[in-house]
Amino acid sequence: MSQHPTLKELLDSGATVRTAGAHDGLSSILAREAGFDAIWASGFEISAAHGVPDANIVTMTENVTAASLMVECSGLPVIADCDTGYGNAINVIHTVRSYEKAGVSAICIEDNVFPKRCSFYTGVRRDLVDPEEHAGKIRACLDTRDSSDFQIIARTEALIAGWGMDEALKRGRLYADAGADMVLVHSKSKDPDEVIEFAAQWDRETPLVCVPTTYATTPYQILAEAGYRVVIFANHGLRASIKAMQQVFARIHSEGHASAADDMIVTLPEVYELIGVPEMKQQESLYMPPGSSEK
Ligand code: SPV
Ligand code: MG
Repeated sequence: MSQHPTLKELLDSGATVRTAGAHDGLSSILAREAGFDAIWASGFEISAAHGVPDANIVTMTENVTAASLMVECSGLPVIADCDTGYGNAINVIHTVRSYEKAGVSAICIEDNVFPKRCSFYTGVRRDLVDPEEHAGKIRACLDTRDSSDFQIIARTEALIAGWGMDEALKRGRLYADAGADMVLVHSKSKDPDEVIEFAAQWDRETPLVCVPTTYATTPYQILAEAGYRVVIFANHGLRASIKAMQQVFARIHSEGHASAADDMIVTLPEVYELIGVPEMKQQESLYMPPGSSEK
């Protein structure tokens, strides 16, 4: 696992870090197998996998557990979506300790009020915390972390809340000046104009992060050229799995036998391969008494 570069090494290489959203160990393995550089432990995905809205219903402990599975299973740097940091600056101190201990490479804290609502839910009144308060939370993160390898990403929801480019830039600059290692600017625009304009006006050294969910036709290269150093494809694995399971369950239900879905599913040995059953068999022969593994 140690052959994978760390998040800092990736950033230092000058490349733009291609990051895929995941919600558990297996989805993080699949993102790694597809060639992604890093994993986004997505609040949206983890919430959906728990069957609840992305609205701070899943607890921090559950989210840390999910993120640490991704660390263990993928071996890639994991950037954990920590929503608002689970409260104020005092709560954030505990958040940093928990995530750093879990081996996560970065956490992202957004300037929504607690409890947050997913950036894309419609008909939701959007308040943001005072930017000075958010900057204080970022400073609390920096003062708490053990190592500067554990990166702090400050995220502004100013564009999502409809508060405009000037407010987004003001907040981004304040968070960068507070010492954030990266600034994530989120947008729900259908085209990339907003994030491209934000990057064009960005006058700090602090690297930028974006999440092209609504401006989904924009290639990663365009965002990299605009100046984004981390691009997060936030929820596609989860959405793919929903569609696949809907289709397979419907096929088996309507046909009445499991083989009707054979062309839609992987084989059992393919599952074994992904989750390390061959390694387990080697370990059995190395460490277990003769005769305890199957003949
Ligand atoms: C997430 O994946 O939970 C995110 C990104 O925060 S988004 O859902 O686009 O807000
Ligand atoms: Mg989120």
